[in-house]
Amino acid sequence: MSNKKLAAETPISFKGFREQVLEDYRLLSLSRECSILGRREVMTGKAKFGIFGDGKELPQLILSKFFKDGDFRSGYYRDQTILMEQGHLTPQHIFSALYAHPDLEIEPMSGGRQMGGHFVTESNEPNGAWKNLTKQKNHSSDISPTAGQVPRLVGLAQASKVYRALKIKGSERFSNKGNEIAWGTIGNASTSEGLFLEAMNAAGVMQIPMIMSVWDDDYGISVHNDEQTTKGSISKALEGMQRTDTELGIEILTVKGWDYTALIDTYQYAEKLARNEHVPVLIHVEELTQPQGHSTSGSHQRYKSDARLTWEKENDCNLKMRDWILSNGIANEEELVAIEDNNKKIARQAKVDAWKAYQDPILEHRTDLVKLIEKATQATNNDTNFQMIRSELINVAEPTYKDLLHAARKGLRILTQYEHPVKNEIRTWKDSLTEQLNPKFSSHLYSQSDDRLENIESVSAQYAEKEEWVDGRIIIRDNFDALLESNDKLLLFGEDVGKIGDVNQGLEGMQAKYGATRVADTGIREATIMGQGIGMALRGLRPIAEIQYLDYILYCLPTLSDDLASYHYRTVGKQAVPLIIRTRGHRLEGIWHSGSPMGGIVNLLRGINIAVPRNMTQAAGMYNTLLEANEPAIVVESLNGYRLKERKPTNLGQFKVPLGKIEILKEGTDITLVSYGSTLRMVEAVAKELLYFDIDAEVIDIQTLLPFDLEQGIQKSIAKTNRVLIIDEDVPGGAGAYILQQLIDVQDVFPMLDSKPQTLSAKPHRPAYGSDGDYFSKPSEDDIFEKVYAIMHESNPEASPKI
Ligand SMILES: Cc1ncc(C[n+]2csc(CCOP(=O)(O)OP(=O)(O)O)c2C)c(N)n1
Repeated sequence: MSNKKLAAETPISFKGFREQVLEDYRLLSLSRECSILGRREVMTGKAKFGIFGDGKELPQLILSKFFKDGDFRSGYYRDQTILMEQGHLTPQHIFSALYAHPDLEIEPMSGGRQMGGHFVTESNEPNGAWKNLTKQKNHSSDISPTAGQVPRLVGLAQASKVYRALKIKGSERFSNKGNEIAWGTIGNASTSEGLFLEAMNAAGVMQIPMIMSVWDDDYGISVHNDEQTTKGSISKALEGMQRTDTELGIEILTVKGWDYTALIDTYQYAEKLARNEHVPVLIHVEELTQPQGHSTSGSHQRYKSDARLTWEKENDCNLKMRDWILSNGIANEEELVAIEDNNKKIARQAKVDAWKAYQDPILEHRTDLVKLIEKATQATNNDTNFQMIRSELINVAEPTYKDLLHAARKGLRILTQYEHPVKNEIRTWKDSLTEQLNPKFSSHLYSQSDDRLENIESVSAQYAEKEEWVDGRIIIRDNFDALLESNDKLLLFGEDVGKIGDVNQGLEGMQAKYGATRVADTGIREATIMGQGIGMALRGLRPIAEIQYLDYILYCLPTLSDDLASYHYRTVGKQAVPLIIRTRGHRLEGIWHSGSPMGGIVNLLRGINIAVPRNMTQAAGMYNTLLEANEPAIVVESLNGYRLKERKPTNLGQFKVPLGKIEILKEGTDITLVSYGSTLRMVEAVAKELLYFDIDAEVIDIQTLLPFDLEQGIQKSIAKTNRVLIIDEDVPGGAGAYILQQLIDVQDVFPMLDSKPQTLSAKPHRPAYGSDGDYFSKPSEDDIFEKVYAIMHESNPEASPKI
């Protein structure tokens, strides 16, 4: 560990030393007061859960001093003092988040969607246009899973490297020549997660400007460092990554979290190194405390010894700062008490204001509802049910919208026994409030801005008169070539993507043509590959990150599900992450090269568009569409399609396949066969064979599982055929069940059916290797034929006699 001679060269330019120190202390003390009062709000039952930044205020304040406009943070739920120092977070915001205020104006971090302590800043105008990120201090959106923030940090830092290396049109809104730092924060215990270790290794390899601060308070809830980390210390455990005079690596620094001047020196040194030289830095901030324990869900007296608790009291960073001020004669006791007393008042007032802002609209709605319930009481000759509803409503001390709507809906159930105009009045009241509130809780899963996917106009593929048939991979490759040429923000990266141009050579020659920054190899580390994509997309680039095989997507599922898929929803659209994930899957050979876990993907990744193109032309057209929109997506190319011949379009890079639109591959009248991806080729072959048996099947390519058939084309087909079979190579109850749910619940096809709707899927185990393994594991042409035939036999045994 180096702990080189730290800074001290240029003393930090404080306006007036004393004023600055007191201003710093004022903020530490205010942040602490909010934590103390916040915890009390949970204990008294006004808020559900509280997690605060107490015990970490001082290092956060110092970090924030070196955080410049254009920089980004990817941190976690302790970072309130950083946000307060930068003016992003007021005491009232803290309390509004505790109460889960559903109004984004009042609770700007997530409009009550996230627990308190999860922060974000705004990157977009409401219409989706980028703000100038170099003119503000940026915070990517925090998540609760420990270390979930770290993969994204790698991408945020990598963006600076890209902006320094390349001249990109319009980059002034995102970067000043790559001088931005990505600031990471994490708790000591969370460094045990694989995501953290994977990301630190990636940062050391990539040499990117990220500064990772570890707030070390010795515990992860109740589990001590000795059980968390080799040698009980993350800086010691990572010593092998320390850079040397001859080898690149990570600069590893340690500092006591209560030491004001040492913290300044350390962060000043780290900032210079990262900003100027793009060296990644780990700052292990030790000897921090948790004055109120981990969170409101339990007290730390249960697992900390008396000696430890006493040590924490004596080494509290705020207290140490206070002692330092007094012992250096910077201020006297009275002055500090005055600051503290004033902060208590500020915090108390903020709490009162936040509660009032939260409760007032609910109370107003309650007044209206109580009037309606009283009217209903009269209308029903004092039905005792209404008397009870009224008394429950007016007696609840701190009503929620749930209390109100529950009362109204209960009342409506009782009114089914009566005929009176008040029924309509209550229904209208309930519908109007529900309509007003629904978007507060359920909007923005996908983009709602001007450049959302559904606004992108489709463009047909065009073909030369003289037909040119090529391998599918040539279409993919030449399409990427056209995209790389026309879009200087586009970057492609992943395992074996650079030098050899991906394992199926869909990027053959592209690195040589466009350079190793734009077409890049990565280490084998799927989660940080996704993190690179998320972080760079947040900084205005257009990454296409590759997962080599669909089966390996499981290694990055936490990052995709927790972070990417929920991103737009949890920020209520304040930040968009238009990351495109390229992968290949389905039918090839064996347990880890032919999987189709589409049901899992579709269910865990709501918030990401999921495209399953049947061939490389469709895939190329989907990439072309996605690059014009601001939404994340996964494109699953069909593994056995790269060497199949396709007719080459002339307008590569320009034709656009719409997402959410089905395609009818063969018209028919007897039964609708719904499928996607590689399986479609078999379905098409079977449909041809069925014609010999006088069965005329309609074949539909879904094309995208999310969004799903927006124009309800499948319903139109079923209205004609009155029968449907869904063919899918996922496990039983996987994607097939999802498709059936869409048809029954959303497209309402049940009344149109003359036969039971059915699914044909693979076996529940992973597919066995080899041709026979495939034949016995996945639906074969024979299986498809027999299943269709059985449905037709059941409906008309004479026309289709038993096989
Ligand atoms: C993936 C995951 N596992 C478990 C948890 C539950 N959990 C929340 S915080 C925490 C301890 C974290 O300790 P540390 O990283 O030291 O941070 P601190 O809270 O002490 O600042 C745990 C186990 C979680 N949020 N995410």
